[in-house]
Amino acid sequence: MMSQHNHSDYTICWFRLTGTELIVYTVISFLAVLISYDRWKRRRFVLLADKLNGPKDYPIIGSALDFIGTPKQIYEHFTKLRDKYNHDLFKVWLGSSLYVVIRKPEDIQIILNSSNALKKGFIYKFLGKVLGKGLIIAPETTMDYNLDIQSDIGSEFMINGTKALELMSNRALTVWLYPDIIYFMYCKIFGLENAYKLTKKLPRLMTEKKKNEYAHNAIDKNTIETSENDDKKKRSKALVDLLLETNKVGGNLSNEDIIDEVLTIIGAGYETTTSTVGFCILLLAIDSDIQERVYDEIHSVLGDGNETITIEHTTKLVYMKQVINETLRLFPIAPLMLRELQADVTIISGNHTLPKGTACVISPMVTHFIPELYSNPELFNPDNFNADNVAKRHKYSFIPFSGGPRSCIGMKYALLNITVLLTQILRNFSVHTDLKFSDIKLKFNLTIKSVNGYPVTIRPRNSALVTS
Ligand SMILES: *[C@@H]1O[C@H](CO)[C@@H](O)[C@H](O)[C@H]1NC(C)=O
Ligand SMILES: *[C@@H]1O[C@H](CO)[C@@H](O)[C@H](O)[C@H]1NC(C)=O
Ligand SMILES: *[C@@H]1O[C@H](CO)[C@@H](O)[C@H](O)[C@H]1NC(C)=O
Ligand SMILES: *[C@@H]1O[C@H](CO)[C@@H](O)[C@H](O)[C@H]1NC(C)=O
Ligand SMILES: *[C@@H]1O[C@H](CO)[C@@H](O)[C@H](O)[C@H]1NC(C)=O
Ligand SMILES: *[C@@H]1O[C@H](CO)[C@@H](O)[C@H](O)[C@H]1NC(C)=O
Ligand SMILES: *[C@@H]1O[C@H](CO)[C@@H](O)[C@H](O)[C@H]1NC(C)=O
Ligand SMILES: *[C@@H]1O[C@H](CO)[C@@H](O)[C@H](O)[C@H]1NC(C)=O
Ligand SMILES: CC(=O)N[C@H]1CO[C@H](CO)[C@@H](O)[C@@H]1O
Repeated sequence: MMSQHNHSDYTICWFRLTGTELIVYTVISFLAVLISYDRWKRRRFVLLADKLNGPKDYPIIGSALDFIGTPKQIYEHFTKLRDKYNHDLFKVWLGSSLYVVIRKPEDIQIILNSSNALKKGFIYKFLGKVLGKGLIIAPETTMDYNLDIQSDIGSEFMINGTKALELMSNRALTVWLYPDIIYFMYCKIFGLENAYKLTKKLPRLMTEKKKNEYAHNAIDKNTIETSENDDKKKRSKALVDLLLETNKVGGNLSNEDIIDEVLTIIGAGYETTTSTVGFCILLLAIDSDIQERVYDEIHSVLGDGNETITIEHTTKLVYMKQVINETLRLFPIAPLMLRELQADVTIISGNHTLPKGTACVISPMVTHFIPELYSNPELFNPDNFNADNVAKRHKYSFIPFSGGPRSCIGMKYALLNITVLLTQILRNFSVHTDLKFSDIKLKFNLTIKSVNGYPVTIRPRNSALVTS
């Protein structure tokens, strides 16, 4: 590699190269070849992807640099993209993964109803690695494990599980954490392994318990005795029946199925309820007219007395349900859903063909704010959900719980729970705040959260002295 540096020629070989430069050039050429080869190998994929709009992307990292930041910044960047491409779907390259944000209800219906779009995005890939393949595979497992969230192991799991999910969603947005080796080092350095370790514990216990039961009780799973009291048993049974019925997984739960149940339980039973009630109370505190209308309805359904609320009452709380749905429209707790395509899928918008391997991003944060579907989408207006307006819209215009064959199975339970909770609060108390609607700032932290919390004052109502 000797060279004369007096010569001015075009090839780099004529310059004097230091060791470092040599390494740098070699690495750069190698990467260039690799990238070209990668693009060539995936030329059809890239060609189809190039037809879609999207923010500028760079080799290797794609647009990932845009998604570095705090949850609040990521949220703001996402809404900026949403507004920029308001009238079309758009793509985002994160590394070599193609994400396409699907916006219109017609397209969403195609994706959510497609048997070629499974709910197995990157998150499951990462989680599978974390949990370890052999660990929780149990072909004979059914979900009648008594998952009691109040129990120690249950709450430990909830806390750690939520943490682990948060870590994973951060990883998904952080390209340099993609390689496993780097990620494991990162976890070690920041002491994050514990969250994962404890998350493993419950599925493992679940599996072991199940295996034992099967060893002892030959076949009939309905005769399995548990030491819990009857009440608890009934409650878990109901949830489990719902899971099985909806999922039709029967005796064949895979890793991902179990994880999915767990995500659903965390998502539907816990996060959704608390966050939605929080947002709803806040919105009602801001708009006292709507609050009074809700109160009047409760009053007319339940009366003055101390009558206990029943399912029948909840069906009569029509306006309250509109308020809850409007809250979920503005603050969908799960901001993103992912579907990975197992085959090319053609959607209606632009007659685009999305190539196999695309991760479709379906976001209520995008769809719920389309002005053609909801006039003045940035305002709190429960009338968006009166019967007339609901009938006018496409079914997939409102997707806080996803939709299609694999929609969130906790939906009914969550909505009922929210209705009961709100009724019990608003029946006896009025809520107030100094905040304005425009003061609510959100952050993107696995679920949508309010940056400033829910600053509300609660005052007891004296039903004898109600002045509306
Ligand atoms: C979903 O797809 C099936 C066929 O795969 C079709 O029969 C059904 O009508 C579709 N449903 C909706 C709501 O699009
Ligand atoms: C369980 O899944 C395996 C492979 O996915 C399949 O071969 C088997 O038939 C399934 N069993 C049942 C009971 O569905
Ligand atoms: C709520 O108000 C009703 C009367 O409207 C009263 O009977 C009931 O005890 C109150 N409940 C609570 C928890 O204060
Ligand atoms: C409701 O209040 C009445 C007396 O006002 C009392 O007899 C009854 O037990 C109460 N019911 C409940 C469910 O608290
Ligand atoms: C609210 O949303 C749920 C879930 O999509 C739906 O089943 C229900 O009919 C909606 N209620 C109203 C009043 O729009
Ligand atoms: C959509 O594209 C396919 C080919 O990819 C073509 O056969 C079809 O006619 C197009 N449909 C419309 C409505 O443009
Ligand atoms: C609602 O969900 C919360 C948290 O999961 C639970 O503690 C509460 O008992 C539920 N309420 C109803 C009425 O189901
Ligand atoms: C995300 O939310 C959790 C609470 O659920 C909180 O502990 C954590 O600090 C939040 N992370 C960031 C980066 O705000
Ligand atoms: C990271 C994290 O949240 N770890 C928690 C897991 O659960 C145990 C027991 O409840 C807690 O002590 C850890 O802090």
